Amino acid sequence: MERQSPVRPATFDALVVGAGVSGLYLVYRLRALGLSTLALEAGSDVGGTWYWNRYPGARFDSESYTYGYSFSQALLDEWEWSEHFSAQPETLRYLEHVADRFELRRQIRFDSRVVSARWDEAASRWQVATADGFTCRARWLVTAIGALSVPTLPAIDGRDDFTGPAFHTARWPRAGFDVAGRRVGVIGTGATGVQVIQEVAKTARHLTVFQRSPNWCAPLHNAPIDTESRRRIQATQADLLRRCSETFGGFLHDAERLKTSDVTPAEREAFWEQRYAEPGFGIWFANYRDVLVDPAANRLLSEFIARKIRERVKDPALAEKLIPKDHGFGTRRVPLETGYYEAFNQENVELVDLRETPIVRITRTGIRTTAAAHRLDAIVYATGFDAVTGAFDAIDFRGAGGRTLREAWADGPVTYLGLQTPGFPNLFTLVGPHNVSTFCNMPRCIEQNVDWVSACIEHVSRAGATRIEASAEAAAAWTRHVHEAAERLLLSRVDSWFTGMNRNLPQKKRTPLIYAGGLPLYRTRCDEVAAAGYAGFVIA
Ligand code: NA7
Repeated sequence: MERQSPVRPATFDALVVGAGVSGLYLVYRLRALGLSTLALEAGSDVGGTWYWNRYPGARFDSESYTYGYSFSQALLDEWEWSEHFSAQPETLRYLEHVADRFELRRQIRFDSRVVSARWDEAASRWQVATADGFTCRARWLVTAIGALSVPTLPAIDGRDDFTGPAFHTARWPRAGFDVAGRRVGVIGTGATGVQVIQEVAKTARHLTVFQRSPNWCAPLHNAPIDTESRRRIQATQADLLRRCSETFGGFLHDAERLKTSDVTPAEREAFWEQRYAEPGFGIWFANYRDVLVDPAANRLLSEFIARKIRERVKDPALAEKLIPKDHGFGTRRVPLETGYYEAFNQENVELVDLRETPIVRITRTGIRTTAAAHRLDAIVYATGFDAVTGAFDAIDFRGAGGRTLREAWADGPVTYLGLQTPGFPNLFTLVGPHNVSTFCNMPRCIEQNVDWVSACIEHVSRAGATRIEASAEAAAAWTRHVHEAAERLLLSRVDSWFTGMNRNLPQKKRTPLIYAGGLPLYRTRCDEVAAAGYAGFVIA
């Protein structure tokens, strides 16, 4: 694939940080507005999440045909997904195709990790620097840095002592790494851990799963897209995307109107059996409308899923270890799986329950717990991310008066619509904290974000203005709304990246990082703000 390095003046109308799903579309949109635009991308090619996460088993939990961009009918018509839930290599090929088709690469500077961004009040511009010393300026600065782009390694003694290959799932070697015939240890059992475990179990000589907290997993039910399905999907593509735009999470699946108490136990059981047998997130998002808000309803659903786990895992004691006891179904991200529980029935797979026997240290040859020394050829860290705010913390943002973004968010993020922060004029944060994209079938929400930000920039430019900044009052009101929306859901009481918790980062405080009000409400709110001349913003 040909790569072109941009040769340009160092002053642009707009700078975009990141060339993943959101950065690519934003470059396309800003170019259409006639703005000179440069994207700065830390990776050596496009793709963001799908560029970095190359671990075996990485794939969509969204139906493939609801994940692609909708902005180009030609793109929709020409791209054919091979599976209902496509794997990472195919998704990366898709994003590379988008970059080629719309000639986006010439506006992207690769291997460019942004380290600082300073607002120059006199010039009404941002000054941005990358780790390799490149500097540039622009009126508009838009971050497209992803919600889960800063991997975190566990704070375990001896991590550097291990002499074999060891990597975080988000830093899986580009050249690949074959686990076949090796003794592999995986730490972490979140959505990533589940995907990698069920895949590695197929070929590893021995797989040791180090589990601190089990999660509630449900079947993905992936399948190849056959000719008949392909025809049907193509014929109904517009309807499918319209449906996604109307649902809470931007998925095909939306909550039932009934509550668990509106039906009999037998009806409930039949309904849950049906949902468990269907592909995708239906069991999480197309369930009775009280299961994610009412503890009693949630307990019933959790008991149903626990029964399924007991049916699938042969050893009853092992099954109990795999059933979460400290949180209910759907209150953390639900990992979707394909044979995850059955993997634990295999001879070559062993579960180490770290609640019973914690890790003491990592050694030259493996991992030692309080009970045993596990000899390993490779260690895989599926230990999650410094979610949502981590990628912002990694850049030294200085807004008006030299205030840092870290200071502004010291007690938790304060934003307006999850898109701007008072004191940081002309800086827009796609997929930032308190933005709907953080709790969504991401491209569906990303397209909304990008369209809205592009229209806003166009509006301000047309008005002959050079500066737009969220007011402190508007941001305070939005932040209150974000907290109230989260508090309605049981997930606000549980530790997870949704609530800002990462036990490897003790400095993190519990605070909602996501916006859990849903896509339709968010879009309406954004549209109202725009229609009122960008109410809540000060344009100068
Ligand atoms: P998650 O969901 O944050 O999961 C990280 C996992 O790693 C989780 O099981 C953690 O256990 C475990 N972990 C982290 N540190 C340790 C240590 N020190 N010891 C043992 N286990 C540890 O990240 P994922 O990558 O799986 O998923 C992130 C998102 O990517 C997901 O929501 C999807 O949207 C895609 P814990 O629960 O903290 O006990």
